[in-house]
Amino acid sequence: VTLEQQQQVSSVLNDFGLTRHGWARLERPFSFDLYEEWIASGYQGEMEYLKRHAPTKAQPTIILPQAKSAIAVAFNYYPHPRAQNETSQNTLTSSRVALYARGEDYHLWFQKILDDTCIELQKRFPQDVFKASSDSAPVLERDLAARAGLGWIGKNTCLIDTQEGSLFFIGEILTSLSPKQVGVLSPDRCGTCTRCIDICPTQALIEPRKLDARLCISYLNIESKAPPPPELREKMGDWMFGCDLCQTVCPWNEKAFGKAIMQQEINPLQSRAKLIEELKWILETEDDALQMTLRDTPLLRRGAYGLKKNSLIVAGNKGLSELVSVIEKLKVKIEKKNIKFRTDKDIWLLELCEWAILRIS
Ligand code: B12
Ligand code: SF4
Ligand code: SF4
Repeated sequence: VTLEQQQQVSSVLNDFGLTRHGWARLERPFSFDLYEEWIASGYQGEMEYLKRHAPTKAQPTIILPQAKSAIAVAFNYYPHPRAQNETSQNTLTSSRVALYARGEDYHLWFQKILDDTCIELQKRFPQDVFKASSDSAPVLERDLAARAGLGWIGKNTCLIDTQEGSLFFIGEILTSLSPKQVGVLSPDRCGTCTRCIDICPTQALIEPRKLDARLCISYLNIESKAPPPPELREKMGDWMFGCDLCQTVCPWNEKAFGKAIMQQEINPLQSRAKLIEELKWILETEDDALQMTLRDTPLLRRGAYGLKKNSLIVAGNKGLSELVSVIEKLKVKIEKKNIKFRTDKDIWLLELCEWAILRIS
């Protein structure tokens, strides 16, 4: 396409609020060797799909054979664009939840913005094809966005922008358009800083830009089904869903959002009474009802089970003795099930109930 046509695409994206975007050619990702090495080391843990997706990640045209390039998009999630009302029921307000998850699920609303943008682009370029995704297709998104010029990969492995920090989602539109101009890699601006590596409670950042996902709190309380080994459980502290520490400590987020605000996120003021009330609600509510209330939030990645699992870990780590009777009730409820019908999740929850009670006492 001509530069003028590229401008036209840009203005469509801007109209949809996608002002931070850049182009990259659909070639083998810059860091694909690193990715393969990472998988070979087993750092992905239970996320087997990362291994399965490797061939497509190496050659993204498998997703869309006509595609020649990708338009990578960065979209801030802080402050959250679809925040849940503090008083609304369908969210968690007292537990510690990662910033990206404090609102409606981006897999729904961000994907919709990207899809609507594609519909408009299709009207302007009827001979071409456009396909959008964010987190949902086998694309190495950080690499792609870095090549599109949207930031550099920090030592915490996140993509960072000098003005906007790193608290943003990445999305991409694969297209058959072949751009005249593509992004350029940004220089590394981490310098001698090691704050993210130092703050990580589980030492998951084993080297700059290398994360052992099996140790990352965000993996342990979002992705992984099985409960973490007890020595890791204790290090997860009060994180109910995800973890932001290696980002809220980053000077580039302090610059973008204010130092005091980021520090508040590192050490939030929490009401013990409200936390207890919320964990009690999670542990006592039937799975279906819990799932109904929290639908359309990202908190249900592992369903009601995931939230119960995380609540037991938080209750144990915070020493919430007021919850012992609630935990005991949950234990009895699971034990009442005929042993033949007990699922892995039942067995895991039983073990966690025992662990939590012991840790509290
Ligand atoms: C699996 C996954 C996870 C795993 C593993 C994360 C990890 N660091 O590996 C877990 C569950 C732990 C996780 C956690 C989080 N995730 Co996540 N995750 C993904 C997912 C689905 C795949 C990432 C992956 O393949 N990891 C394997 C490693 C090896 O690859 P990588 O992280 O992409 O790293 C590459 C680059 O670092 C690159 N690289 C290294 N040096 C250099 C140098 C240059 C010059 C270049 C070009 C590249 C490069 O090499 C690596 C291998 O290719 C992506 C979506 C996607 N499809 O890409 C989202 C994604 C990376 N996650 C995202 C988010 C928001 C998070 C959390 C902040 C959520 C939270 N608050 O709890 C945390 C952050 C933790 C952290 N420090 O990374 C965003 C990141 C946005 C950003 N600004 O970077 C993504 C892109 C989702 C999205 N569409 O927005 N995540
Ligand atoms: S998200 Fe939390 S646990 Fe994971 S690497 Fe960052 S600080 Fe460590
Ligand atoms: S905390 Fe420091 S080392 Fe880590 S990503 Fe930010 S600037 Fe880089």
